[in-house]
Amino acid sequence: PGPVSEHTVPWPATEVERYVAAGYWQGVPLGHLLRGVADRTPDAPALVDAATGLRLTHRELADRADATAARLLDLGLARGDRILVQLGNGGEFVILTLACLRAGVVPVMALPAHRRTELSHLAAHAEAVAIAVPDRMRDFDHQALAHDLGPGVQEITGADWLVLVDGDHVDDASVDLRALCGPGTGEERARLEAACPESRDVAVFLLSGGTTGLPKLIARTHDDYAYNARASADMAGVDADSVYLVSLPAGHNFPLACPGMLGVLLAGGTVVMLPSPEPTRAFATIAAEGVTHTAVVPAVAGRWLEHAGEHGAPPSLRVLQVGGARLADELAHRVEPVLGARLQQVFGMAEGLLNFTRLDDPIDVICTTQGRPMCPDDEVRLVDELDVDVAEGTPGSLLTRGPYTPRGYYRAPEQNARAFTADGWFRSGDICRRTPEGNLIVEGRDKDMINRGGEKISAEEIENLVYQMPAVGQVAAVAMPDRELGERVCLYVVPRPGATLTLDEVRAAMAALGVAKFKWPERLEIVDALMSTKVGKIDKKALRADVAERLAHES
Ligand code: J2J
Repeated sequence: PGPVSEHTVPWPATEVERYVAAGYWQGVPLGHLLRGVADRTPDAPALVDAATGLRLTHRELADRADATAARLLDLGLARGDRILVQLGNGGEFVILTLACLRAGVVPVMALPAHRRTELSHLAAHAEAVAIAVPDRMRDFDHQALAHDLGPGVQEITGADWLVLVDGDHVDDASVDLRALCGPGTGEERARLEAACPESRDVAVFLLSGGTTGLPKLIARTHDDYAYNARASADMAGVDADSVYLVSLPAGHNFPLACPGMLGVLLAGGTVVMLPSPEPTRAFATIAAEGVTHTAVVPAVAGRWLEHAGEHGAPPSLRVLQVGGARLADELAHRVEPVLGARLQQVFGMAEGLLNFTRLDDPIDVICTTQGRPMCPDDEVRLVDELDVDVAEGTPGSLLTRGPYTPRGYYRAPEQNARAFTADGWFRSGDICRRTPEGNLIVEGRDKDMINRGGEKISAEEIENLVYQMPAVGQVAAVAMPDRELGERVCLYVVPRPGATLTLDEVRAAMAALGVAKFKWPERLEIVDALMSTKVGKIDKKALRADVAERLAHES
């Protein structure tokens, strides 16, 4: 596999200078920064795995990360190599991620829900040489799939394919991840200081929210991602006494670095890993560990509010961050009274830009806006269809540049030509309005994506998959409104002459192709023709209105 740097889009030199001079980019790789925290506060608690009971101090965690990093190098991985990480929320996720940051091995943050379709694409596109998976999770044999992917990936990389497995059932052909993440001798550290990556190197690959046929990779550098995590910790009031619960999939940007696991560890705080945000277990964990901060999506916030209404709220929680999808004002207003925690709305994206309501904002701002950019040097424009700035107070499409917003996707020149302007502005695809006080309100979007409870689904990706079914003549995937998740995937299909199609058949095809379940369509409308616009494009807006109306009639 070739070096990553050949396919990333750098920031212009003038901007780099500016970001360094302003102190955003500190020139120190993330693994080194974390090691420094451990040296300053070695005995402070760093990690709790709520499922296994593993507890590590900052020194123990840093030592484990170093030992694991050294073992990765012994396995033949080298600085710049890519490893797919598809692990549940546990201690191994934390240790392996820190080990990668230390050794300069680049983790590609896959989701536990991903299956053959997503994993094979990610592995091929990133030219990964390894994958880390659980043995089994939710009745799925991740280990078997990981081995099945090998031949296809090896054809592309020409390298060995390593399968690292977390669990009790590690095959002979796999590497035991728990052993890999175990304590070392203490001698690994010196070796790693020599192998240290550079701060401009890619630290992690995040997955894009998805608007194209295949998911894109976002290369985040040590410099920009360290700033992302550190400044987010300030926004959320995270310090060494903070205890942060990770219950969303840990590979998402939000729980990873906004401030998430990385921001909290950098601040010297404690990270608690829990496999899911299910309220009974989450509340018990918050109470038991004295959790002060956590991040959820609106759908989870809704479930937590319901649960707290019946069973009471855990008293230690001070800040509840909510983001990933639009939080209804009505839910927002209930957070403080019911959960006794300060609400912080976060409008973020794996591509970079983060907006936060500030902890000391007036309650009305906190409940009705999605906040404002984190960094004084975040640039935000709201524009019309011709990229002309809209009048103040009117909705426009959000464009952004800044010290933690990369200038292009990884290895995707064609998509970059569309997703970025010629002068490097990222087109977020969100339609926003700015209040007179400067806060943003997300009013909609002009990207072809479905936001299912915070999980992003590309309509084009679903359509490409459905087109593989012989019965399908024409297809459109659109968002349908949903009380619980905000949106779900609805499919409109024009069958081929004489053919029939059911939702079950579509879902069975998705299963057979190996597609993450959250993307499977949940409603099918069979139609004679798809509504189209004047210029002959499928009219998604009309289709969304159509399904919304049908649903309204049914209820
Ligand atoms: C409305 N839409 C929102 C919000 C994200 C923090 C928080 C979220 C993400 C994330 C993230 C929204 N209200 N509060 O990475 O660090 C929608 C927008 C946005 C897209 C990005 C983080 N917060 N969104 O959700 O990369 O459409 O990141 O462009 O998954 O989610 O999705 P993603």
